[in-house]
Amino acid sequence: MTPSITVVPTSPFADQRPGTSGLRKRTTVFQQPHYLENFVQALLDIAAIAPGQALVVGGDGRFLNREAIGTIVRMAAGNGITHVVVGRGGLLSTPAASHLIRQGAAGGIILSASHNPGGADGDFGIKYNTANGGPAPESFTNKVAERAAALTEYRVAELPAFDLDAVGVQDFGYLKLEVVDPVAAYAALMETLFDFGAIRALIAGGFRLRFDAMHAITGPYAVEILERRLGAPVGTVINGTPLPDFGGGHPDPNLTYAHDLVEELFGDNAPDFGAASDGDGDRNMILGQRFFVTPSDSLAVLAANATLVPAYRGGLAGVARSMPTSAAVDVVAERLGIPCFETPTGWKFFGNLLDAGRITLCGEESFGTGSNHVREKDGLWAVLFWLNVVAARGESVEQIVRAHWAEYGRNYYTRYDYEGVPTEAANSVMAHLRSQLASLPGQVLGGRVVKAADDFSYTDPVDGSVSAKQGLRILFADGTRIVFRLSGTGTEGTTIRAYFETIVVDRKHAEYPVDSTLAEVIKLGLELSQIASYTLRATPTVIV
Ligand code: VG1
Ligand code: CO
Repeated sequence: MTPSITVVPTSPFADQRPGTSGLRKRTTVFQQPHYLENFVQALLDIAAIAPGQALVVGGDGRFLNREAIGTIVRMAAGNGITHVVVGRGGLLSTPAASHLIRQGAAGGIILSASHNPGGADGDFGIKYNTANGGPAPESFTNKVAERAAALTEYRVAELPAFDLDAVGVQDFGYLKLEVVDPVAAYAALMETLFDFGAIRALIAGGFRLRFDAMHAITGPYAVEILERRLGAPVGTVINGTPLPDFGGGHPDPNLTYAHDLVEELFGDNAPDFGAASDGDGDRNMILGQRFFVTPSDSLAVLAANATLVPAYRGGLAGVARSMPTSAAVDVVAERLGIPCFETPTGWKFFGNLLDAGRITLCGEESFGTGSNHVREKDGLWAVLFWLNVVAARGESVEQIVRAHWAEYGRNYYTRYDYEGVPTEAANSVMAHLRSQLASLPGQVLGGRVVKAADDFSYTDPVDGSVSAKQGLRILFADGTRIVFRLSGTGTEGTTIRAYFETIVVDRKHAEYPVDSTLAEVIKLGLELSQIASYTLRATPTVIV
């Protein structure tokens, strides 16, 4: 049996080049006639999924999610794909999608603009993950962009009405549409990794936690795992219903945007533990009672305590962090005698290292942490990891982090974001900084010797592929670092990210305030870049 297929003429789009994590644009851009279809056709052409192989499709539930999934299902059938697996209601968190793909699919399409706001006047996004469950590498996305810029037609099948809300198989002969519970397989995976008994006992013993799903995808996952399987009281999960516009919020788990959670964890009668996740469920923020854990520290603490968790009891093969992430985990890796890889920003760069078994844990400063259990960063996984460590050590989050600093030293770290800068001004900042790089090594700036300064280039140790121009770095002999790079996830102008880090090794000074400890380094970075005069911005939009 074959479906009736319509071949629709389209004009190519030159702006369909995926960034750090898929193609992200304003929702209104995706609503242009043929825009979504053009990109999906390009993806399917490059993915070349054979009949009999499965394609996983799901998204974070934002505005346009359901319509886009309908279109993708029809286009999949129009392109000869015979098996599509969709999360019920079109919902799948990014890590859950990664897990489903790894169960034997050829790949998956994930609809999300992650931490970007959603809604009719927000952002939408789409990305492709390959059979390993991870974001497609640059070699793939470059081909997709070329294809999208050259397409003249796309193929859609006329399907009978189908139901995305009914779990089960709808068989059209030429297409098997399989709607699955979005939570079940993921929750089962988590039970195989962590000591649920110990976490359950911790909670039963009065340990109080709060999880803020920010009206995004993790609500149903957190309710099932934290409340139903681990026995946390009903109401532990707040903002737990996924909404198409995330309740008007900005689903980015940080101190600025997760305000409900922050207010509670820093207020009177604060719970012992707080966590939040982002739009598509791959980011995490961890809070203790009146205590914030930086994502870079979180990765280091998890690495140092990994053997307390059943899945990692045998130790770690290695770890990796993105270049702008603080070097806190490097110190742990050195102590453990395992390799530590430094990759460009974006989860796709961890894929080969994970597949090759060279790393077990990895993370980014942007609230992303993960392991070899899937090929995406994983918000709830990080929360469960922390709960497992807290249960095993019998200490509070704050005690665990302070003990870590005392043992390994502390990497003071902050990030300044300048959002929506005119692209020309942003390029000028980078050009100005780049022009000085060659002359910096050997100079003494602010009392520190510059050891090296470069535009970060990464050679993948597994396949040898090279990714150049991944951010400007000024590295000092004492471990201090200043990094400038342009964001690849924004949809309005250009976002400049400036990262500042310095290391303090002695026990007493590890308790200094972040602001004053980093003040000199920040001042130096701002002066060298001349960012204020090029962008006419006296202060950053967001400080993380
Ligand atoms: C940002 C972060 C990066 C992260 C990416 C996707 O990219 O810095 O670390 O991997 O977002 O995160 P950029 O290019 O804007 O700095 V999310 O949760 O899409 O999936
Ligand atoms: Co995300």
